[in-house]
Amino acid sequence: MCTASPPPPVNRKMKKRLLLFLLANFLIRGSIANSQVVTYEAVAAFPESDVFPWTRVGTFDATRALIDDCIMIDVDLGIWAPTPGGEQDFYRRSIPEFQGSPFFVQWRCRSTAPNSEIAGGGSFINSWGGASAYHFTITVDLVQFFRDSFLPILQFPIEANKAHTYRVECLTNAMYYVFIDGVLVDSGTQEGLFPNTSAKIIWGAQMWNAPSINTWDYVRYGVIPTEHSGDFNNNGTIDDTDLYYFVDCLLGPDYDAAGPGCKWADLNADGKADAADIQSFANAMTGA
Ligand SMILES: [Ca+2]
Ligand SMILES: [Ca+2]
Ligand SMILES: [Ca+2]
Repeated sequence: MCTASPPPPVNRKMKKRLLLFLLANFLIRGSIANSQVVTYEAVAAFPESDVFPWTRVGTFDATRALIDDCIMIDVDLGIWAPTPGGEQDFYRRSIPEFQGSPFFVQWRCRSTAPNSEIAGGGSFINSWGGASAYHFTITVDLVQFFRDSFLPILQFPIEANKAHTYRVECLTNAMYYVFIDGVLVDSGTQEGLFPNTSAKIIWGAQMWNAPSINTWDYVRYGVIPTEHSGDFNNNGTIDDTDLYYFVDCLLGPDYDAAGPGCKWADLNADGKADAADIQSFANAMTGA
């Protein structure tokens, strides 16, 4: 578990014990790449060397490290002067294959950037293509969401010094939804259906006027998994790949359990993914 996340409280110990049964019997892997869901989990490789490599862009002088299943990106002034500006480290991918699908992108990260960096520093993630844009700037205690120059810029306070989970859903009925820690913070009508043929995702960190350390636990995107299916990557089977994400829903922060990103893991459809779903998931995995 990434240290960017809060430590699990005592009441998760039982879940953890039950899950150890599953974990002991199946290979756990990090990132996945198939036609339905793609993830970068920061387990064993930098994004440009992952199983489905991202294109690295930026100034290539930021200090990076993989620590406890997270990628830490330390941006400062580097060789650049004067500010605003400095080190940049971004990862980019085109996603035309998701055109016409109910789509999600979800990430968990934290930044030490002071909120004055909301002007252009801290952590960034940006999904765009054609008329649609979803741009997030993340600082230590403030998040900015920008969607279009004709729409107001939204800002949301966040609890400082902890990782938060962010999620955007773009549905085929043209609605979009934005969640922070499982709570809906904005929704509306897409300007153009997203993803489209020119859709991209870019994420990473940069310095604007102040240095920061930006810690990313994961970036996941793709077709929204079917609710209560146990099948995170929508490939029709429930196996060790789904298990990795199932564990994350059950052991992750509490908001995950009842949040939109874990509806697929709620096998008994009682509104939350928890220990009561483990037996059904185990049965599905083992074909029992
Ligand atoms: Ca991770
Ligand atoms: Ca699956
Ligand atoms: Ca449940």
